[in-house]
Order: sequence, then structure tokens, then C-alpha cells
Amino acid sequence: MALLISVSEFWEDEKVWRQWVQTELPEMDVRVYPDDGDVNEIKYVATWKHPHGILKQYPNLKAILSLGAGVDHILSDPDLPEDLPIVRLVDPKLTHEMCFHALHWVLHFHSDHFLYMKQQMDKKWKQQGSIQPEDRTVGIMGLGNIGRGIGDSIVNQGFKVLGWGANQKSSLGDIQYFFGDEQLGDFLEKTDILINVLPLTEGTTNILRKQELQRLPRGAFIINMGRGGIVNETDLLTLLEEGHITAAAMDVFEEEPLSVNSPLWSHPSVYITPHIAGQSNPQSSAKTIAANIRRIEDGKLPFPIYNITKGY
Ligand code: OXD
Repeated sequence: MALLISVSEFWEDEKVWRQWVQTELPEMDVRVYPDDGDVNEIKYVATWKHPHGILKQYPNLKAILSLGAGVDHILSDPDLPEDLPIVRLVDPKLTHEMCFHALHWVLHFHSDHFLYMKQQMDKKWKQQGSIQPEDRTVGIMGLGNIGRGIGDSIVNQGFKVLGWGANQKSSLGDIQYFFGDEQLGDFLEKTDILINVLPLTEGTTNILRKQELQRLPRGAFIINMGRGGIVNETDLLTLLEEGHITAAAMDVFEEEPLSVNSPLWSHPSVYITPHIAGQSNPQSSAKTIAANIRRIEDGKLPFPIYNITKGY
């Protein structure tokens, strides 16, 4: 029985992935694409942005496991074999790293570090007044496992935290929750720093266009660490130019890698990172992947499985 690992050319650690998955699954023949050997032996594929079209070459595939939190990179394969379970990666180390990323930018914006960086370039000594965290509201779009973790870590710093999601949810501790299209405007109007961690689905694509982003109070900040297709990049640039949005920290983009021609690269109020907000940790993710494969081999369902109705 073989498991094939296939990662994008921008991940340079495929050998490390192989080593950890092999350690966790000693009985499995772990291979790395394109060295897939006898295609009939491949029962599992663990992937981050595999070359589209390859999955249909494995006639005995039992499941596809994402090496990242999202599965849109798998679903976008036009030749995706039908009726196979697609397993998302929920890994505590990834969630923790995303909390760090979110907190980093919340503090960068909240404590005016973006202004001090500009002041340093002009050799300007000017103390900006400070705002208390309880007087600043952070709104999080997407309150699954990752969004909830981020919310709790920001609540712990004393900020007011709101959440928005497509569906109603029960208690979320100190996070005030809004849901559905009707409550999106209310949520945005109360949000000073917006964090997006929504998955990309039919319902979330382009959900933040000019008319929605304008509902944020003037001077708001944006941290996009969910998916690029959710925040409309052209509208974001317009609102940055108009000063309605002060700055944006962008980790994800409509097109990745971000084209060298994108005006986002050189905008003075846009901070770019190359999709690193939550880098999957090979050692801990291999444990999660191995546990899911054992579940499948024991006739149980892996967790969490992609839900076609919810779209994530
Ligand atoms: C993702 C990830 O799904 O980085 O974007 O895990």
C-alpha cells in the first residue's frame, strides 16, 4: 500500500514531509511525486497544490488528504476523481501559527508601528497617542477552529472581538457573533481591524467588494489570511487610495504567487507575505494524517472531511 506526497514547487521540504509521514506510518510505502511507481499501489495522496490531472491516474485511490487547512486547491482540479473523501488538515501547530500571524498584525496596526516605520524613513521623532485595546474592535470573518483560536488570543489581549460567519452558532465565549448576509453590514460597521480567515467557497468568493468594505469605519485596517478571492483586490486598492482603509496586511491573493505586475507590491500601505500565515508543520501534521489513514483503514470516517453542502 502506498501514499503519495505531492507539494507545490514553492514548498521546498517534500523530503522532510516524506520522512515524518514515513515515521508515523512505518507500514506504508511513502512516495513523493513524480516518483509514484506502480500507480495501482497508490491508496492515498497527501497534497498541497498537486499538478492538476494527476489524481485520476491512480485507480485505487481511497482518499485525498490536504497538507493545508483549505481544500480549494484540491477542488479546483477539473479532473478530480468523484466520490472520494477529501480530508482537511486541522493541526494545533498550524492554528497556533495563524494566531501569531493575526496577533502580530493586530498589534502592528493597533500600536501604530506602521506609522513609526514610515516616520523612521523620514527621520521624524513624533509620539502617536495610544489607544486602549478595549477601545478597539477586531472583527473576524470565519469562526471555525482557526478563527475561534485567533479570536480567543485577541480577547486575551483585552480587545473587543466580534465574529461573522455564514451560519448561526451557539455560544462563542467573549466573541460577539454575527451571521448571514443581513448581519454582515452591522458587523463591518463595528469593526476597526478586520481579519479574514474564511474558506473560499461559492458563497464567500468576492464577498468583500467596495460596497461591503465601505461599511468599515473610515481608517479601518484589513488582515487577509484566509483566501485571496474573498477580498476584491481592485476595490481594496481604491479604498486605500481614498483613505477609507488605512492599511492592509495581505498573506493570500486572487492569484498566487502574486504577479510582479500587481500594484499591491508597491503600495505604501500594503504589507505582503507569501501565504505563510499558517505553514503546515510536517512533524505534527504527519501525526494527524496518520491518525486519519488509520481511521479509514479501520472502516471509520476521517476527520474533518470536506462537506460538499457547506463548501469547506
Ligand atoms: C491553507 C494553509 O490552507 O496554509 O491556506 O494551510
